[in-house]
Amino acid sequence: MTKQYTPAKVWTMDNQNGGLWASINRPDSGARHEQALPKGKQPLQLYSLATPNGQKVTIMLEELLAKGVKEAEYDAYLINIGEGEQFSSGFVEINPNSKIPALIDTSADNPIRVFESGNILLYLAEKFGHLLPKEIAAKTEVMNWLFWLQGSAPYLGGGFGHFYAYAPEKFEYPINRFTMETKRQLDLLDKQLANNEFIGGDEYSIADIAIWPWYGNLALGKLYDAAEFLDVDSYPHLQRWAKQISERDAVKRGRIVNRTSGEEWEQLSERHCAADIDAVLSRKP
Ligand SMILES: N[C@@H](CCC(=O)N[C@@H](CS)C(=O)NCC(=O)O)C(=O)O
Repeated sequence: MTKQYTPAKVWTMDNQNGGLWASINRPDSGARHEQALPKGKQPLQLYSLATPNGQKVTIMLEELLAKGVKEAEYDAYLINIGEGEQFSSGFVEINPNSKIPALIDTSADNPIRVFESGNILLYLAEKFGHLLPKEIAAKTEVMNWLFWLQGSAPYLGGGFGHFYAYAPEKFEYPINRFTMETKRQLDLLDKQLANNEFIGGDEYSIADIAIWPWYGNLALGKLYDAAEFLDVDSYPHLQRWAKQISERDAVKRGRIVNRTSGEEWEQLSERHCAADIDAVLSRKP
């Protein structure tokens, strides 16, 4: 057991808690400094970072472009959340919640701001008529899983990932609790994928695009360095799906946008046209 903790009568912020995000996290919202966002020429302006939540949107945009939807062209600007860029006045105007990803659709008469990654996927799917079935039962099944992801990934990221990879010490209680939940989620996906090619059924959809960056990357050992600890190889159907999705061209393209870590051939801090991605991927040995 770690040393006994008795909560104070009224909580106050402890600047010294030492976690990776300690210098960024504060108990208030809103802009912390004045700074406008950069703007490019494409119809869609994305402000993001290649975390799993960020990858959802760039994969979606690359899937749309692969289908020939030219109106899905986008400028993707890097928001360095470790440096607090999500708290600029410009970013807060488009997402008052100060979290990436955030999008502006400048093709509308009045630009439309879109935040929350799940909502961005839905917005793009509806706007362009792709990757979301039209028939009510199939569409609802995809939405079931999209909402599932938005509600479940915080247990993986904010719960398991935070305590396993980022907290200043390894605390047994939260690691046990969130590992139990994460493995339950992996088992759930494995069972769903045992009988379905894709998460929502027979069709690749925004449910796969939402879930793969989290649970696909985790299954492939690319998240939190936790493959062995979680025994990810014991979920064969999830493994099959994770590999299948990772081989899609749009996934290979989208996952490197706004990425600033990893191999040289998978880092593209800003994207303004297809050639930007081609140039980086061509460096792959
Ligand atoms: N529910 C949000 C979550 C977004 C989110 O948590 N973004 C993280 C990076 S993955 C972030 O911007 N964190 C910065 C911060 O917390 O200050 C979504 O799906 O868009």
